[in-house]
Amino acid sequence: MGFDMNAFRLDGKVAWVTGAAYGIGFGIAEALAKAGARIAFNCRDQKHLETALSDYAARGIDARGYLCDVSDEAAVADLVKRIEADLGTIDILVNNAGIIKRIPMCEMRREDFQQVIDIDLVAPFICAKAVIPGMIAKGHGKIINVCSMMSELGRETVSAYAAAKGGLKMLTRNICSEFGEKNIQCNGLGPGYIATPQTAPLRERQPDGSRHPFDQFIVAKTPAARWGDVEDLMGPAVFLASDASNFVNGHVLYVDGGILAYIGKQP
Ligand code: NAP
Ligand code: GCO
Repeated sequence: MGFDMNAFRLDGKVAWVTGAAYGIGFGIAEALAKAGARIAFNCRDQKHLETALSDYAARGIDARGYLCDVSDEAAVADLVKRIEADLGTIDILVNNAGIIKRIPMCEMRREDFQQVIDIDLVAPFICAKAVIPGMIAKGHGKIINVCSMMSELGRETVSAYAAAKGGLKMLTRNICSEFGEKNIQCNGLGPGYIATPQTAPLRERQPDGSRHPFDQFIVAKTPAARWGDVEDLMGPAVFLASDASNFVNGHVLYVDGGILAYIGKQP
């Protein structure tokens, strides 16, 4: 059997990208659309939804957008029915929606910790559970969980986020274990530090015009010596969504400019 570059194409596939109004989700959805997939996305805010619909249209993408909080199990079940009615059975799920709360652990309220776990870890379980029966019936499926450097590393102030993203890596391996024989591949995409609204507070200019200390820290910590752009994630996302990765399962593909390979600059 020869290799065909069309293995990277997604023509005729239905892809649902959660939290894809802007940021990484929007970029992943754009990439999947350029590879041929039909796109469904959701977010929570009506204004974000409207802006996103016009942003997709401006790029020539006919995306279907829906309001839905991914941590609401009943709402997700309804949403999956709507996407199936509008576009057909979902072939590709990208669990992208996520939040972060940067609070020192001993100052963090239980409710804040729980909310991060609910959106970043429980919601991918809810969304995967909602699409897997359709994937089994169709005979194939791709689930991409957006992980993080914090799937592997800790740092001050992000205890809930690290717990959720570490858990998401293991949920990824477990979905692979449980549904691999049904021809479902579940992999993680692990972005490094990417310039999006989520990380904007870490890149804000200082009052004297100098770069934020965290910004300088990340550039020094990254062998590529820069923050990632959403575009850096596009090729890897298409690969994990496509037949080109059909024997890749339970893996986390880190797209981090080398952060995880690097001990840091010598003094
Ligand atoms: P972002 O800029 O804050 O965008 C988050 C998106 O998710 C928005 O579209 C938001 O829209 C939506 N969203 C948030 N909570 C939701 C919920 N409960 N239900 C539905 N939609 C929800 O974040 P990002 O930087 O693009 O990050 C996207 C994913 O990548 C997250 O899982 C994040 O943890 C992960 N990640 C980010 C980085 C990075 O450096 N930026 C690195 C590694 C991993 P609404 O506000 O309208 O809901
Ligand atoms: C932080 C950042 C990170 C990134 C990303 C790293 O405060 O350290 O927000 O957690 O968003 O997840 O891969």
